[in-house]
Amino acid sequence: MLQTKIANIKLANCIYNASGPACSSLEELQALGQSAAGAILSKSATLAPRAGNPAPRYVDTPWGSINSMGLPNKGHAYYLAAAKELASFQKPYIVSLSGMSLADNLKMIAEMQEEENIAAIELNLSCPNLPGKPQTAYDFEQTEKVLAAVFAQNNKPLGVKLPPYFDLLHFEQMAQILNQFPLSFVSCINSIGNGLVIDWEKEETLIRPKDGFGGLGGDYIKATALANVRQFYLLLRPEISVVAVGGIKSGQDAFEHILCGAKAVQIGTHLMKTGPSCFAQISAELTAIMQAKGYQSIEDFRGKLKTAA
Ligand code: RRO
Repeated sequence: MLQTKIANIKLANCIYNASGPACSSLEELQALGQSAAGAILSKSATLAPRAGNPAPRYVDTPWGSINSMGLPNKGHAYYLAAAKELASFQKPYIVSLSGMSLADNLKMIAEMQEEENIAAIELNLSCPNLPGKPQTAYDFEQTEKVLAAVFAQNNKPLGVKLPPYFDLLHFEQMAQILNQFPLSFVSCINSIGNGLVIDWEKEETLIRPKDGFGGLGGDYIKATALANVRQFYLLLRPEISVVAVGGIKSGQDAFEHILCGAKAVQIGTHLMKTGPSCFAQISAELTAIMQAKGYQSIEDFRGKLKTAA
């Protein structure tokens, strides 16, 4: 009932993890393999391993989360080698890449392409937490340059992880760039960058890096995520799937994102808070909603959001 397709990749369940939470180590990736998630997506990788920013760097809040992890990861070779270990789960393994330069990204993509057990690449153009490094996808010229270089050499399904946009003109400009390339999907949105959450009693920030500024996830960002999913669903070529991420913790949240046009949904903050059992929980809730409404597949309602009369 929840099956879907992204490019030519079949997912038995349209619900899987967002890159970031609980997907850095092989043990965590295997736990995703064992869960009801429809795919396994790795933490964004850099060429070499990174320790990331000093702790505390992730904190749950009543409305979601704030993080400034700073791209801690085990290096791209680790996530490449994991592909063979994860093959037995027989679900798509997608690698997220977030190189520190275009040259790094091209090198990593070239290596990942050679591994048949990697189904797709999610190129992260939106990490908000690297001091001194802007989010690539807020620089439209640079984004076009990166995609031109990537698609000059790429032959595996590849999508991009986008930051949230807030201006209707920006959606149009970014969609015009993305539509020029044979992208398989866009995943939107990354965390809302550079929020600030404060402990008023201690009179201090919740996290330590960057004077407390960090990416927001969870309930705070659902409305912004829905808007981004809807805009890109309407503006992108239909061959480019929209994957939703932002504030999904229930079947209803997943339903809303699919109604806006999402072909799949990813779980971030809620996975951090509740662990990999969240995939079975959200799947059961979404299935119940679909049954109550008489829908047999997500294609029966995907994208069919109506405007209030
Ligand atoms: O590691 C992080 O700080 C991080 C990344 Br790469 C990202 O893309 N989004 C986010 O919220 N945190």
